[in-house]
Amino acid sequence: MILSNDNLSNKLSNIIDSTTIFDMHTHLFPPSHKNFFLSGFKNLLNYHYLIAELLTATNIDASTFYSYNFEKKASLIWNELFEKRTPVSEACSGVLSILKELNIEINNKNFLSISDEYDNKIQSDKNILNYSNVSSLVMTNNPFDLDEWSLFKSTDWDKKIYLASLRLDDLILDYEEAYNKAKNQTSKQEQDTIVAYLEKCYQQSRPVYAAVSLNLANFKTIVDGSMWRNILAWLESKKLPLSLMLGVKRSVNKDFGLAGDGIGDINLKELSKLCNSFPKNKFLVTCLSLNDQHELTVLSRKHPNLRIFGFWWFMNQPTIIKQVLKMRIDMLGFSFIPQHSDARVTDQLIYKWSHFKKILYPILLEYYQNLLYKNFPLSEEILQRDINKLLFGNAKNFLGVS
Ligand code: RAT
Ligand code: ZN
Repeated sequence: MILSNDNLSNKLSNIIDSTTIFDMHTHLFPPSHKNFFLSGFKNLLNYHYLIAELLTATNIDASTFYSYNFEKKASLIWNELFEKRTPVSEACSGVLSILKELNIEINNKNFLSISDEYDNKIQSDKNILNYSNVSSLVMTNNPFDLDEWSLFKSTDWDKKIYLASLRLDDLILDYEEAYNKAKNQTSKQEQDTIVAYLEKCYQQSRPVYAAVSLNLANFKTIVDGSMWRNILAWLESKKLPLSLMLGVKRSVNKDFGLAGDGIGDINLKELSKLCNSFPKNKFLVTCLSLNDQHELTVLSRKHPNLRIFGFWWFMNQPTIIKQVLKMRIDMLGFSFIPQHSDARVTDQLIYKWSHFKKILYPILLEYYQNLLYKNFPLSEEILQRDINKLLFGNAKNFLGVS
């Protein structure tokens, strides 16, 4: 059925709401991986985005904060950011969105009663996946963290929902240690220890991509180093993309711990060289700085082996998303992966995706209205085809996931 201006907005909103999501980058684990699975109100508040906000908006000193137990940290964040201040930042607003979605009123309630009510409502990861309409997601799995990697020794979790990825930052951050771990896990006869270990990890976990976060200082090792050339050859043989998360500077404030990372430099001319030098490798790319977004979009129009994904971390702000999402559509049509959640606490899937859809809807509506104005025959099928691509198809196609 051909759509008109009268029914377009309703149809679009229904399709966006009902289409299931494939979330291609998270830090989530299945509930059975007990020490790593995070859920619940207190975990939501102990999020490093909120910790950084607390430590910079108040006079609370980082070491004092980190000396508190988990519950005290959460209640302090609630008190300082939600009671003493107005919670307008994106990270704060996310917590309120989840509370609203769960019909939890906060007026006249203290931290503990909100927390109890919350934890009674969220019973399992399935609950959260239902609320957020996420059907499957990619974890971040570090093959050099053997405790975390033990996930792949157990079978009591759903591999169709939780897909694996190989996070290779340790090869950049502490090569010696990563090498020694790989050596201990592989047989002495192997020619190339790292690749042999990655192959072993591949067999155990069946990852859908490998990933590494980089900045200007260490990007060169990827292009010039022989180890990375071997890794790229191995990835090509496995048809696995390499996900490049570009422009991070770790520990700009060491005292803040995980909350202390910031933005570093990156030179996207080097990325273009990489795409040319390894034309048979596929690269998923996301950039942390707003400054790089236009050039990255142009590169994605020039290199078929490069696919942009998501609004990473400091880019995940409504004002920035609105602007950059439109720029991407103007230049790339719908041939990019518009979002990933980066969720660390399972419950965050609810707000990360509802916030994104709230931005996506009016932007798409404007493009479609324009098409109708120009007499382009829009149908429900076309809308569904497009939303499928944006919410799962583009990512699954690039990764070769069915
Ligand atoms: O967004 C985040 O939670 C960051 O801390 C990082 O984990 C980032 O997404 C990454 O994957 O390095
Ligand atoms: Zn991440």
